[in-house]
Amino acid sequence: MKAAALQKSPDYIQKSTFVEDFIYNDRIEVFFDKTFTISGKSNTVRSILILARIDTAKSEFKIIEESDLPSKKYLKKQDKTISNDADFNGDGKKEYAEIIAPKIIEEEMNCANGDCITEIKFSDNSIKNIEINNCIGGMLELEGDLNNDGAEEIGILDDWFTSRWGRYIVYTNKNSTWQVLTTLSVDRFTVMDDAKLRSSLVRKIGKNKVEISNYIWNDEQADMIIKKSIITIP
Ligand SMILES: [Ca+2]
Ligand SMILES: [Ca+2]
Repeated sequence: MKAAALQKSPDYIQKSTFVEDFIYNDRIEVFFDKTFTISGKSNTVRSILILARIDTAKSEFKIIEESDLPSKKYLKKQDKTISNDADFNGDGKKEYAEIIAPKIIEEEMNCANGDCITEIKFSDNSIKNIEINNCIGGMLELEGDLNNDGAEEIGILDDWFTSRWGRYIVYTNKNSTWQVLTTLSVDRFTVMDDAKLRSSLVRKIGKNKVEISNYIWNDEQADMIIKKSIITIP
């Protein structure tokens, strides 16, 4: 039976219960449980509502995605979890990086250890791991030496249970500590599928100057579009 047909049935009841929400600069993700009751039998599915900020000044939002979870689109690409060799700490020796993803419980959209923390681990054990919160794996990208300090920067396209909206985070190693150089908002599915696009998200254009590509919601096109900007990095 189709949902529409079910809804006409007199003993069909649907209830939504708020679970939690995450507020980002460009969007709000609201998680809720939908409980369907038909002839006394109940079934609950976790759902998501994504509201994109369409006007930063007026803080107007618009629903751009509504779906039952989990989305099957995530984790579709398992490559790029080990990087090619690069010198991430600037000691003149090359090492590689590897993604250590948390164990996930798919039905609950949660991680076995509670917090969903992904780590980037280096083959040179003297380099600290990078920890990324609210992340269940992803793809690594080498950025080269963006700020001319002799150490190469590393980026990760984060993976999550839901949503096209993802983060591309670039880290830099300063005095043996990892710092976020920039965090971009990206169309995760498009970027995951396109290596060329991934490598063009952050582009060195001069000494300590990089061009970054953020995805923003465009109301006219009813889609996400790329907005390029130039930032100065330390
Ligand atoms: Ca090294
Ligand atoms: Ca560097």
